[in-house]
Amino acid sequence: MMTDKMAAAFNEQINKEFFSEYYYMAMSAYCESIDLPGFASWLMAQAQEERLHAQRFYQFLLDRDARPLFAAIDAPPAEYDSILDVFEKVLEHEQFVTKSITDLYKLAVEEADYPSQIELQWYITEQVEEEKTAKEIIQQLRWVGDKSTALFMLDQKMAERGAPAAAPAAE
Ligand code: OFO
Repeated sequence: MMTDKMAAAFNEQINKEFFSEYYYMAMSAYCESIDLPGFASWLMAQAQEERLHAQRFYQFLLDRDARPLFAAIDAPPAEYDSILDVFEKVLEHEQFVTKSITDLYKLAVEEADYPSQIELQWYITEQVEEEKTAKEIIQQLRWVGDKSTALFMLDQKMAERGAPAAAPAAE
């Protein structure tokens, strides 16, 4: 059993993970609109991964006899300035999520909630990877600049990312 304060903080995080799913789907739709299907597919896979993050928190709450609660999900922006703008926003958003997860971890330490600390370590590791990947893509887009052939090739490379295989679950 976790404290009500901890459960409320986890429920806020579930909402943020669902917002992330929405946000990346909106970015994916924008990429389709500017004829970058590879980037669109990469962002759709990212959106699916965010849903798995939400589901993992959902299951963790149930496993700890806490109740998942659902709040309204904010609408994400529909318009972006360019593909570089999209990935700068991906990085900014992941940095926001990292801060949110580390705040949750701080709370778990204050509450001496050891199972939550262990669970959150998976997310902290995941955030390192997500920020690193976003930075790498931004760098590649800066190298590409306005060269359309290079952008075409990068778009094809982005399409190689498959959908997440299965829900990452606490073992
Ligand atoms: Fe993109 O990260 Fe979820 O947690």
